[in-house]
Amino acid sequence: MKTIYNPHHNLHQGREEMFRGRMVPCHEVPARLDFVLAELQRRPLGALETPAVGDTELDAAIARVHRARYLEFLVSAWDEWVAMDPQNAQRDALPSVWPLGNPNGFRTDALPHNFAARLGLFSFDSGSPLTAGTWAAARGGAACALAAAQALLAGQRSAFALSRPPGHHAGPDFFGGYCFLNNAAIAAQTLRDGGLARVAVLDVDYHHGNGTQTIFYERDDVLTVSIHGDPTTEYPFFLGHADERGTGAGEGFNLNLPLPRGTHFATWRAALDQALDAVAAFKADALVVPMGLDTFEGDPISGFTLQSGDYFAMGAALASAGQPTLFTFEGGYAVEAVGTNAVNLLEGFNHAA
Ligand code: OKP
Ligand code: ZN
Repeated sequence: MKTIYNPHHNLHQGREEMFRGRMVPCHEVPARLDFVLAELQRRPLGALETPAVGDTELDAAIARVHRARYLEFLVSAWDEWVAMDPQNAQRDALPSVWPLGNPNGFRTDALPHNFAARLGLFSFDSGSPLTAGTWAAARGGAACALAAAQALLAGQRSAFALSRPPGHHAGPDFFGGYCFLNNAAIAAQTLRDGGLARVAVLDVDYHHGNGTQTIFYERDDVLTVSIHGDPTTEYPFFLGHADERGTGAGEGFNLNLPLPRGTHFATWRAALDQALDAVAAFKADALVVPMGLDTFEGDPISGFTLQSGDYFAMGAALASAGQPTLFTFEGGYAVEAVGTNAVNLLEGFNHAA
């Protein structure tokens, strides 16, 4: 399995995130990716590359998933932030005001001139600092997703897009949950545009993949499945319930498998069988796996109890789908274990594939 990693990932280094009324150090740190890279050097799975994609094809692939007004905002956000106050160069940008949804009466169609207002319009939490290098890092991640999708289209059995910041919480025109561009969605859409009729996304991160669900919610050509902490108690709280099945043409093409905090691997594994049954019934031509390792028992912000050894079995089960498979790198905040757990999963996949 080829790994395509983002050489620009550490341009995104948030300082602090808002948590329960105070600022705490960011959980989503550059060392996460460095640990995965180090483990891949110890236990190679295949070639380790940086993405070789053109600027024009990359911008086009990103624009297939994200709205123009959001991308325009992201491109210029840091410069606007610093233009408001030169001191801002030393601070990350965090939103503090949001329009909520339309049912509440606030408008989201009229674009405010005020930067802080746009920062809120295009985000859903105060835990995702936007920094000087956020756009460059996120764009580099999208390049990894694009290159990995191209590898599958060229006939590879699997590919790993190793990047941060993660992507699965980012929607058509919003960031949040440490995510800015939805790498898994960009990969899935690239596979569709490359001629595959049906693409399945099976999100194994601890947190519901709300961004990916929203992007494909009205479509029947991309099946979205997510196994995650029950949103009644777990982030992102406002999406991820079992009764969300898709809408319009997309009805029946979204499957959520929420599990309570404290869930052990045996129960998680049974949910994975349900997810794989849905992927098989859909007759997917390719599988995209937003790979979060925050289901690990030692994860500081999550609530399942998976052990490092369980990830071999997870990878083997994913291989049993028998599909060309693309992995993206999502959560996993037990930083010193994230490399071991990620490579265990991918090695388990490789051995069974
Ligand atoms: C990202 B991924 C809010 C902080 C809440 C956000 C968790 C994001 C997880 N101030 N924590 O799915 O691993
Ligand atoms: Zn997560």
